[in-house]
Parts: sequence; C-alpha cells; structure tokens
Amino acid sequence: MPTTLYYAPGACSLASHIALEEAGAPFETARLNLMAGDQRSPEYLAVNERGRVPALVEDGWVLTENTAILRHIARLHPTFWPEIPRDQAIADEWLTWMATSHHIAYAHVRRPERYTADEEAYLAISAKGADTCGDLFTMTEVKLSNGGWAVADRYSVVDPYLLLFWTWGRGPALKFDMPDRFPHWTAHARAMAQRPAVQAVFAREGLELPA
Ligand SMILES: N[C@@H](CCC(=O)N[C@@H](CS)C(=O)NCC(=O)O)C(=O)O
Repeated sequence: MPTTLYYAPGACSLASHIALEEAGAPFETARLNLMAGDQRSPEYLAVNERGRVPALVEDGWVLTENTAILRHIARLHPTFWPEIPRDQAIADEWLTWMATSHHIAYAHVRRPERYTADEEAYLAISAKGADTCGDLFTMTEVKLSNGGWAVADRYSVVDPYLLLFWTWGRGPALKFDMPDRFPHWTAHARAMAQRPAVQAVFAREGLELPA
C-alpha cells in the first residue's frame, strides 16, 4: 500500500508535505477542502478522528500531528535532523515552540470560536491573537538573525515548519509585511524557495513562492 499525505492547501500540513517531498520516497497526496468541510466527512474521520490535517498513512498505519510527522520523516531520513544531541534538542525545542505557541496564537486569529462561546468576543480574541503572533514572530526573527538554517547550519525538518508560519504571516489573516518586519526570516523563506521540493509542493498546493 502506498504512503498518502492528507493535506489542505496552505494549511499547517504544508510543513509535512515539504518534508515528505524532500525525503524523496514515493508518496501520494489526498487534498482536502477545509472550507467545504471535507475534514468532517465520514471518510476522512475514519482516517483521522480529530478531523484535522495533516494525516500521514503508511500501509494502513496512521500518524497525525505535524511535529510527530516531521520527526518520523527525520528518523527515516536522518540527514534532515541535526547530528549531535544538543542540536537535536534545539530542533525539538523549535518544533515544540512553534506547535504550542505560533500555531495556537494563529488559531485565535482564524478560529476565535474555539476559545469562546460569546460571538461578541470574536474580534477581540482575533486581535489579541494577531498581537501575540507579532510578538512570537519578532522572537523568531531574533532567533534567525545569524542567517542560515534554523539549527546548526544544517537543513532539517524544522525549516519547512518555519516556512509554514512565514506564509501565514504574509497571508490575509495577519497581513504582516514579512520582508520589512522580519528580514532574516524572509531570507530563510527565500532560501527555502530555491529548493526543488519546496517549489514542487508550492505548485501542487497552488501557493505563491516567497519572492
Ligand atoms: N495539532 C495539529 C493541529 C492540526 C490542525 O489544526 N490543522 C488545521 C489546519 S492548519 C485543520 O485541519 N483545521 C480544520 C478544522 O479545524 O476544521 C498539528 O499541529 O498537526
């Protein structure tokens, strides 16, 4: 049975999608339209009962959660993970930080209904989420200020996860001027855009490459 990645264009599954493409092993993709509610279809809930992307299916075995998928790909393809223990710990730190901070702050912007039953509070929750994203993005910019890849001057599965949040920053929910506010992170995104795997995935998902 083939390996299949369930993804939605521009969603957080972008990071796992790029990492899989980088790995170079054959895989298939199944595209979901989140706006149309594909993630809540009985067919998809049979794959991922949480109704979220990404989901990776290998020979009937299912793995969800971006950070778990990224680490799984890195275990199978160790060139995409740092070599020494402290660098490996820093890579784990990046993945955990972005999953628990950047992603959650952004969810407050896009999905305030998850955090309150009071519709009148939606705008305030979104606005505070955008502020928090700005703070987190500034911290990310500082961490990237030495240039190069995220960890130890070596490309790793942390890098596509960083690119995902960069694309969310430029997107319609945040509308951050990424080159102006976050030049080092933008240099990282532009370096990512040179990679054939990133070009292939952006084309497949219908996304504009960082320019
Ligand atoms: N903790 C999960 C979160 C996955 C997640 O929230 N995915 C979003 C897209 S970025 C989704 O599928 N949303 C569909 C929905 O909320 O209905 C991960 O990091 O992989």
